[in-house]
Amino acid sequence: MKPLLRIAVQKKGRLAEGSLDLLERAGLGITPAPGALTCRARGLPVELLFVRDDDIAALVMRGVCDLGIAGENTLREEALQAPGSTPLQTVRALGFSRCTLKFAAPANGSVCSVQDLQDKRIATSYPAITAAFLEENGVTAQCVTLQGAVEIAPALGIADAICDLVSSGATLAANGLEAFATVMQSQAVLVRSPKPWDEAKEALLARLLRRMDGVIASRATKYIMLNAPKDAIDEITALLPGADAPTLMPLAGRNDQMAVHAVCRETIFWDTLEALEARGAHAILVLPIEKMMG
Ligand code: PRT
Ligand code: ZN
Repeated sequence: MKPLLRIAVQKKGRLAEGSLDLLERAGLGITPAPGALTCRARGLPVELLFVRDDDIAALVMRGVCDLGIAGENTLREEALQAPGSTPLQTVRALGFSRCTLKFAAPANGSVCSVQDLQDKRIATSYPAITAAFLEENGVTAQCVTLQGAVEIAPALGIADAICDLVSSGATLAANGLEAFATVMQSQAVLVRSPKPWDEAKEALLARLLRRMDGVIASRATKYIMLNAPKDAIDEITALLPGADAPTLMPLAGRNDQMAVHAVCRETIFWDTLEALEARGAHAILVLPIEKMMG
């Protein structure tokens, strides 16, 4: 059967693993051959196209692919570089490949605020986003566009500051740079082509989204099991983050104790476990949930 949906994903890089993992967990059944540019899914009538992240927006915009998984940073840059074109529709924020586009400059140097950027040179891979931000802030500066190794530009003497993506901050620190302003937060998103679709395509997307939502919801959600003294049950269940209606069960041979099972829809931190233990909870288990629906 002909694939109904074609999805553009990054071939190799910081988006690739998260994209494939999400699609695989949504039941696509994908085993790309090494070096392959396309891969037909076994589980749904879907074909993947493996490309560079910079090409994803254009492929979806032109309708070559119906869907794409890209970083919001590249999508915004593309949109600003093609003013007047119909923007791609973001159908889901996917929660991985999170990063922040930031301005940074040599630590203890003369540039430490957005206003200090006046008449300076800024190295970036995102010239349109950078220019728009500077304009909003009433600053005039020169953008030096580099596709990689942006952090080394000040040391090479070709820029006074940079505007680049940061996740851990280790690359900035290793290059003696300090961030002083945030331009945008970014994460991977699923975008769809602006072209109208037929009913079969829409139905397949709806099915895929339901599954993706199940995968995304299950990531933050955990199943918690513990035993607790009966007289502390109210206090203990109130501590469970994002849990509605926990299951309470008697424990054989222990009239003073109960078992508590609950689905927690928010992150369970160590602090919470310590607070539970302090109120007498014991045999506490936190388990991952693989899939969720309904
Ligand atoms: O080959 P292709 O063109 O497809 O890949 P690429 O090299 O252009 O992109 P890639 O794989 O590096 O990044 C793809 C997308 O991942 C980006 O567009 C962002 O949406 C997202 N992402 C998330 C990041 C980072 N985190 C990130 N840390 N992209 C780049 N970085 C770089 C950053 O540019 C800097 O050089 O990592 C360095 C900083 O990392 P830390 O951890 O030291 O702060
Ligand atoms: Zn790229």
